[in-house]
Parts: sequence; C-alpha cells; structure tokens
Amino acid sequence: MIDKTTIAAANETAESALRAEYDALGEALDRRGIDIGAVKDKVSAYGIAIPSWGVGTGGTRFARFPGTGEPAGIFDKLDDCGLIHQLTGATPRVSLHVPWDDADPADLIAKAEETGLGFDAMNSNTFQDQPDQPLSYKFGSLSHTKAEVRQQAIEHNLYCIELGRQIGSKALTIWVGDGSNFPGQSNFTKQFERYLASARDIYAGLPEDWRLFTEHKIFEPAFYSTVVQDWGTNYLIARELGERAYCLVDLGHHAPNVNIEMIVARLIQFGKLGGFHFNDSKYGDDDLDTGAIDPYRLFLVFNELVDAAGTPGFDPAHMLDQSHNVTDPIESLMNSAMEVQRAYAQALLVNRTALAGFQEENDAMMASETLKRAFRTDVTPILAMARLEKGAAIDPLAAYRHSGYRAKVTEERPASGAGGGGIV
Ligand SMILES: [Mn+2]
Repeated sequence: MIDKTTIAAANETAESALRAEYDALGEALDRRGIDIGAVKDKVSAYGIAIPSWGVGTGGTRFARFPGTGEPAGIFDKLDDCGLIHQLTGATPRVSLHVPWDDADPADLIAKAEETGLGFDAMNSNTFQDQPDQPLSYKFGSLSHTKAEVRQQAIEHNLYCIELGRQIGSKALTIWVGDGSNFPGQSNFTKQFERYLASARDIYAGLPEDWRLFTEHKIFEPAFYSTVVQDWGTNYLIARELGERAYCLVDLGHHAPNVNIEMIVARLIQFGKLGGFHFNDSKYGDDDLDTGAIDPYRLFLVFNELVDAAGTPGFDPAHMLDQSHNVTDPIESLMNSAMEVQRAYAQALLVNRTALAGFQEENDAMMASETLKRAFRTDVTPILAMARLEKGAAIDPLAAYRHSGYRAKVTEERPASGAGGGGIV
C-alpha cells in the first residue's frame, strides 16, 4: 500500500484544476437538468470486484511473459488489490479462485481487513487438474461421462462454498471448460443432462442467502462445442436450478458483433441477470482491458442497467475478468475499474424521459442522439472528484507510477516462471 500522505500531496497539486473542470461540467449538466452532485454520489457508491488472478500477468496459448514483482500467492494478490482500491476507491472486493487462492479462512479475513477489502463471489476451478487430484478433468468435470469424476467436481464446488461462507462471500460462480473437440465426440443432450444433475447437487449445498452464478462461453478450451455455450443455455440452467440461480455475462464470451446489451435486457426482464465479468475483445475471448476496444458497447450495457435500477431483486454482481499480457496488471485493473465507472456515469446522464418519447414516436435519429449525447459527455471530472472526496487519487495511474510500488515488490517477491501457456 502507499503512504496516505503521498496520495494527498499528489492530489493537492491537481485539486484546483479539477475543481474548475468539475464546476464547468456541473454548469453544463445543470443546463440539461442534471444535478452533477447526484451523479457523483452514485459513482462514488459504485464498486466493482477485482479477480484475484487479474493481478498476475496473463498469457496466451503461445507464451506468458511474466512481469516483475508478480504476486506469489493470495496474500501478495490481496496487497495488490488493496493498493488498487486505495488509489481508485472503486474496487472494494476481491473474487477468489479456488484452489489457486486456497488458504486458512482466518488468515484470509485478517489480510482482507489489513488491506481494506471484502470478498466477492467464489470461483471454482474444474477446468484443470491439480497435482493431488485423483481423477482427471481432461474429458470434462460436471458433465463427465463417469459419475466419480462428476462427484469429485461437485465436492470441489461444495468446498468453495464452505470456504466462501467462512470469509463472508455470498455467491459461487461456476464456469466449466466441459465440451467436445470433435463432432460426435459427445451426445449434446446427455452431456447437458449430466451437467444439470451435477449443478443441482451444488445448488442444494448453497446457503440460503447465497446466489449461484453460471457463466456461458461460446468456445474454448473445448473448440467444437461447450456445454454452456450461450445465454440461452445459461438461462435454461438458471431456470432449472431455482430462484437463487442466475446468469453471469462475461463480455468476452460471445461471438464478435453479438448484441450483448440486448442479452442483458432479456436476462433483466426475466429476473435472471446475476452479474458481469467485464473485459473487452476484438476477435474472441481475448480478455482485453475493459473499454479498450468498444467503450460504446460498454456504455450501452450500462444504459440497460441504469434503466433497470430500482427493479425489486435487481442486484447484479460486477467484476472485472481480464488477462494482462503486455501491461502492468495493477495499471490495467485501475484503468478498467475507472472505465466501468465512466460507462456507468455516462449512462446516468441519459435523458430517459426524452428517450422514451422518441421511442414511442419512432424517432430513431433522436433516440440514438439521446444516447450519444450522454456517451459523448466527458465525465472524467465526476470520477476524479468522487475519488478525491474519499481520499483516493485524482490520477491513480500517475500516483501509482510515482509511488515506486512495482520496484519495491520486485525486490521483495521471487521472480515467477515464464513457462508455456498461461490462459487464465
Ligand atoms: Mn469470466
């Protein structure tokens, strides 16, 4: 973590310019009937979870090029996540991935308190084999043809729930790599029946105040078919399992050009939107930084979320899920958290009364312009003011670079291996 006085000193030099920009934006928004303070308060209250695996350097099927000072385990990861939250004030929770982050619950709680963090959804891992694991997931986990493999995967998920219960988590996210690589390799129907039966056993072990999230993915690691391939199958799972089962939407897990915001609207309409894994993509599940490729799409997703705000029971979980191959993961995660906040703030600026009127009158041009006007507004001063007021950094990237944190942890932490693939 960084000394608070360092952040305060950096903020002091930037504060007067920020106040001038904030006031100017406030006047402009006031002319549009928007109270900038109300928008800022909502942005300030917004938080997004960091995935523990995000603070390590990712990789591709080809190689992984490790950065320096990479976290060696969950406690290092929590240090990095704590710093991200300290500088941005936007990432109060961490999402653990088991068994990568398996540890004594008391130690996890103590470290979370030290770093000012809480725990978000637990993530199970049955897409790779662990060193001490009796049975292999090479041909699937929850949908495997052999009952004993399925049982092993079920028990792992129940273990994740129990660990999560002890550290204050309230949700389990299941993502499986199950699928097939050749036409004919698997019977689609039987495979999905096996998956559903396994998922029911996990759902039965869910505490009353927990939610179960299932995440669809169009392809990979199975290249011909995956069991939970799209939002339709995901919706069927949530409907089959019960009222505490919801669909998680990972933006990268769709074919290019899929209308994700419309999927979001459908899931909201039928009460099954559980949450998000935010990232961006150009070609497939390339896990690029949120907002790096298509910030307008991100805005359109948030437009649906703001539109649905206040619906009873509507409480989607927000998390980043990215792979950082060429950047410092801390910088990418800070930037991405702020991009998500930006999309949220822009969506709050949409004149919804005017939009509804244009929709009713079939005025496509003005409806589109209503959204564009909100999207084109530079809300940077709102985000920065929210950070300043909570003691975070006006400019988190500059403060981070100035702090020398990476150089410090590079001295303290052992170098991690390069090795082969590193898809995370
Ligand atoms: Mn994901």
